[in-house]
Amino acid sequence: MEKKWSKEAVLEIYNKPLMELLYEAATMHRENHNPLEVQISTLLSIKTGGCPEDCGYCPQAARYHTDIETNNLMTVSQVKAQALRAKSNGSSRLCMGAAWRNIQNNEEFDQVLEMVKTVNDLEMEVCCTLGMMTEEQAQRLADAGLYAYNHNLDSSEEHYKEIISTREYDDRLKTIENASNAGISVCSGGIIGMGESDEDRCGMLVTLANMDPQPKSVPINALVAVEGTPLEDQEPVSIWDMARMVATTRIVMPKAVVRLSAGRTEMSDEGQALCFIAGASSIFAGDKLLTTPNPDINEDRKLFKILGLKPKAPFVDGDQPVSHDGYKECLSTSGNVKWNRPGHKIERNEAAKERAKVLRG
Ligand code: SAM
Ligand code: DTB
Ligand code: SF4
Repeated sequence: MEKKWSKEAVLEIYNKPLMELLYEAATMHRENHNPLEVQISTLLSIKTGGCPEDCGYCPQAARYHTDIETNNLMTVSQVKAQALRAKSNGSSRLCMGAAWRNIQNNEEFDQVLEMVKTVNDLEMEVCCTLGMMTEEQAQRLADAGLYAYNHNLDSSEEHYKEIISTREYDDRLKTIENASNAGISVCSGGIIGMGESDEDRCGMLVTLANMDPQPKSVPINALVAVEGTPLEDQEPVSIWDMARMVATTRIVMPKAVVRLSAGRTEMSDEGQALCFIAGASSIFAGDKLLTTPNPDINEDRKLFKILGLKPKAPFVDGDQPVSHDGYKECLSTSGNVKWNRPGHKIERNEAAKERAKVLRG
């Protein structure tokens, strides 16, 4: 069992003089990772827009008037072409995102399972972020060769309520638990710049750091304030806050891959360098995140050269999953997807609440 963290202890780290915090984080980083290696990951939006949720930051929520183009689920061959392109650009991980509230047991899920198998066969780490999922669905993804599942806590439990009303924090924790129980590497982090306090930022880190095991991957996003979303007028987050957040994440989760995620287009090269010193060990590359812009790959190459960084190979932190043909045999219509009934109020039983408490620590 890893060390238990309290909010006070994490806040104390977060509030250290910046020079002290950076030194401690850089030291922790060197003790646990090769500081010259940074994983390059590529995001691919396999199903864009039209999401029924109300996440206040998200351009893909159907209810907000953003100008993103809504698309149907990509085909397996489209995904394969994009994965090969990402690999040839130095990416060792492909994260496929769908604007879904939750996975449904239907043909689209079967298609995603084929995508997972196809990308795993290319010897890339395959990550998916498809919304909430049941234990059975997690197992089917694992059997298809899924390496990691991304499901962000986004903020503290308290601040979460200000940002999203269509689901609860416990739902997020349950999906993370389902991924972990299926042997899938957990990727979970959050966003800063959504009007949260330092306590909220540290509260989220406490929940993540007290998970057993801790997440293997923690994305730290700076809000991309998209016109048409409720958070469109948020002030951009300062680079000093970003470096503080990355450094604190590195110290409380020493083994995790800390991902310098959304928001890099607003950061200078020097600002990003500061985040690498603070312990960031991955970026998303390619000119698009899911729907919003990201720095050009040539700019990233130049920055890596200046800083002496090199891309990290896949599967350094875990074995490549084996794709079992049996993943197809599970009945796609079985499983009890309790979130998907229209007008159905989510029921949480006591056992689930207890599990969530344990996860939160
Ligand atoms: N629908 C799935 C879900 O919510 O888990 C997967 C896709 S969702 C777009 C993945 C993550 O992207 C969110 O949890 C959030 O942390 C991040 N994200 C979405 N919009 C963002 C924005 N405008 N700025 C920063 N991060 C954002
Ligand atoms: C994560 O934490 N950040 C990525 C990935 N996980 C899926 C997504 C960022 C999305 C930013 C907004 C957009 O491009 O739509
Ligand atoms: Fe939907 Fe995910 Fe966007 Fe929320 S973050 S609106 S669940 S796509």
